[in-house]
Amino acid sequence: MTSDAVYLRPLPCAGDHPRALPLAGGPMGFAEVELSRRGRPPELLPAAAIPALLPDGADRLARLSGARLPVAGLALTRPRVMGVVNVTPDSFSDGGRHGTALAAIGHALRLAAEGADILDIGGESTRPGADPVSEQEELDRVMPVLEGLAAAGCTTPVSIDTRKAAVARAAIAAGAQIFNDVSALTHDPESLAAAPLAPAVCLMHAQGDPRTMQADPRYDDVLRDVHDYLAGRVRAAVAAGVPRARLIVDPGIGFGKRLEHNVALMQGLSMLHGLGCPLLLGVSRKRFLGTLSGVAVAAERVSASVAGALHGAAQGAQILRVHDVAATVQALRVWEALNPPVADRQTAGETASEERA
Ligand code: HH2
Repeated sequence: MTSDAVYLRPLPCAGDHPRALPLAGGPMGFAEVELSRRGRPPELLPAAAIPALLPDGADRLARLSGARLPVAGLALTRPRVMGVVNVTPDSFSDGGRHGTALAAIGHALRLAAEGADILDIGGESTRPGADPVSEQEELDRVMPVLEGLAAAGCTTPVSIDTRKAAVARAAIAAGAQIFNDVSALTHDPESLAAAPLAPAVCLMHAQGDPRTMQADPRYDDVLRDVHDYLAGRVRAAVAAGVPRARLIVDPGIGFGKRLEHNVALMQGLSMLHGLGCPLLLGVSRKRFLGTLSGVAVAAERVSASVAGALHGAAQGAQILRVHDVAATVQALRVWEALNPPVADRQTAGETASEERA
C-alpha cells in the first residue's frame, strides 16, 4: 500500500441502529466509519457518505458489510467457537495435558460436547521461545487424533493448526476443513501449493519466528501494518488458487506483539473486515490478558479470556479460538440473545413479551 492509502474502520454499533449496515453480515452494525491515512488525524464520517468520497467507496463499503460465506459448513451470521486441542508437551497454556493421542481425543470430544463449533488440532507449540518440531513428529502427534475423532463418529469440523504443508495435506486428506497457518503460508515453501486443497485457509499475522518473536517487536503503526500484511497474504493466497471466499484472516494476538500492540489491534479490530474475509481472533489465556488482569497462571485466565472473546464478538469477529469452550459458549449464549441477527429481532422481541405475559 502507498503511504497515502486510505483505511476505513467501521465503528461497531447495535445491529438495529436506524442507519446501521450489518457489520460483515453479522449481528453487529455500523453507521459511522473512521477514515484515516498514516500519520494524519482520522475523520469520522457517516457510512453512507463513503461511496461519494472514494472512487472505490461503494465496493469497500460492500466488503465491510457483506455476509461471509459459510466456513466448514457453518453459517457466520453469529460468532463461532473454535476449541483448542494441543497435542503437545509444551504449549503455553495447557502443555502436556493432552500430549497423548488418547488424551487429546478425549479432550476434543469433551470440547465438542461443550459446544465447540470447530476443533483446532495442533502438534507444534508456537508459544514465544518454542523450539520447532520435525514434520514426522508433528504428523505422529496429530494424525492419530484426527483418525480417532473420525472413528469415534465426531461430526464437529476439524481445523489443522500447522505451519507445514505435509501436515496440512495429510490432515486435509483425513477430512480437516481448515488449514490454520500461524505463518500465513510463509513458513514452508510448499504451503502456497497445498493451500488450494483445503476447504478453508486461515492466514494469521506474526512478526518473526516463535523462537525470537517477543525479543523486540516493532511496528510503524501496528493496526495498519497488520492490515497491509494480511492484505498482501490474501493476494498471495488468491494468486496461488485459493478463492477469497475460502480465506479467513487473523491479527495473531501475541505473535511478535507487546501489550500496547495487542491492545491497539483489539481496539481497531473491525478495520480488518475491509479485507472481505471472515475474521478469527485468538486471545484465549494469552500473556497480555495475564498482564491486564494480574493473573500469572495461564489456565486461570478464564474470565479474562471470555472478556476478550466477547470483545471480539462485539467487533464482528466470526470465529473465536478458545481453550475454555464451556465458559465461552455460556457467555456467548447471553451475548447472542442481546445481539441477535437483525432478521431475528422481531421474533426475539415477541418471545420476550410472551415471557413477560
Ligand atoms: N494462537 C496460538 C496457536 N494457533 N492460530 C490462530 N489462527 N490464531 C491464534 O491466535 C493462535 C493460533 C497459540 O495458542 P495455543 O495453541 O494455546 O498455544 P501453543 O502455540 O503454545 O500451542
